[in-house]
Amino acid sequence: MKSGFICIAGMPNAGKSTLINALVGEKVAIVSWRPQTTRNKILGVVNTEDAQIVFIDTPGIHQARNKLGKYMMQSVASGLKDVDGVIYVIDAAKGVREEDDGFLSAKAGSVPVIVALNKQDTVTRDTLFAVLEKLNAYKDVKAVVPVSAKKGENLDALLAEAEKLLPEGGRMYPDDMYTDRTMRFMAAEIIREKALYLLDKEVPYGIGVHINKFEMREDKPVCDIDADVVCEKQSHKAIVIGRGGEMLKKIATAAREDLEELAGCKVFLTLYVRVKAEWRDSDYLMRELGYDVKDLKN
Ligand SMILES: Nc1nc2c(ncn2[C@@H]2O[C@H](COP(=O)(O)OP(=O)(O)OP(=O)(O)O)[C@@H](O)[C@H]2O)c(=O)[nH]1
Ligand SMILES: [Mg+2]
Repeated sequence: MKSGFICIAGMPNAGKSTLINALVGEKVAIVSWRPQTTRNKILGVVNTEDAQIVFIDTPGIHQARNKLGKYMMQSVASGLKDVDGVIYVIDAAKGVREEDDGFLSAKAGSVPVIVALNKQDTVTRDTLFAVLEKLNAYKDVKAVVPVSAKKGENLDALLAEAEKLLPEGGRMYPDDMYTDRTMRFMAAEIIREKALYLLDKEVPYGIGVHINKFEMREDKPVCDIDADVVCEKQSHKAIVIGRGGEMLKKIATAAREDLEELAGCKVFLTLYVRVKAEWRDSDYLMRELGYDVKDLKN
């Protein structure tokens, strides 16, 4: 029996969260076409016949421009600490960028690194081979596996390479536990995911979600969820609510569908929009929104 931790890292939008969801077979992390979707590190546990692999999804590596960005980069650093290996995700259509080169050159010597060359479904064979050839130059990289996280292509090969990096050991998490995150966390993330899809320009990046209430009714299979959708400016609040409340209704309707799957029953969802100026630069307000700034410093 083998078991251990594998961190999934890479640039924003490379497909890390799509990959962890595909590997685990459950939605542990939200996904969107916008960069910087993931803000926390999130565990996803995969049990095979002879191994337990604990994957750690992390935010995309970028230059932080505010405290939230800093927190995100601390999450990456903390996710990379003491792991048995790293799956570094590269978007095949983007190729090996300067930041990828920086990571691979600096890290591949000190921790075993496998590259997942993702989104193979979006490029021609020639493009794929050209990127593979480039990656060949990194002698410390243990393996390069072309995959499509979205289509579920070649994930077995990636899993097999990850398993090779694990030490002998028993299961660390019970079989039925596939993430370390709570239902409340996931509920907040689902609402944020819909906001990311439906809102435009800079508004979605300043959205945070706080769950005020997540309660199963005792008398029937119904879950009541109340949440604050937090934004940074009054002008953003008007956009999040929309004309006649239409935008907020759209976000709620989209979220409710996923929330019902999460809760396993009917969901009554109430959303409130609140303005918290500059929350992405306030330790206090970030903590209120569930970003555990203090925890990461240890
Ligand atoms: N065509 C295609 N699209 C993909 C694939 N994997 C991910 N995507 C898309 O790429 C976008 C980004 O996916 P995410 O999984 O959110 O990327 P991420 O690396 O977690 O991004 P951050 O959390 O922002 O760092 C989404 O629109 C996904 O649907 C793939 O294999 N093929
Ligand atoms: Mg992500």
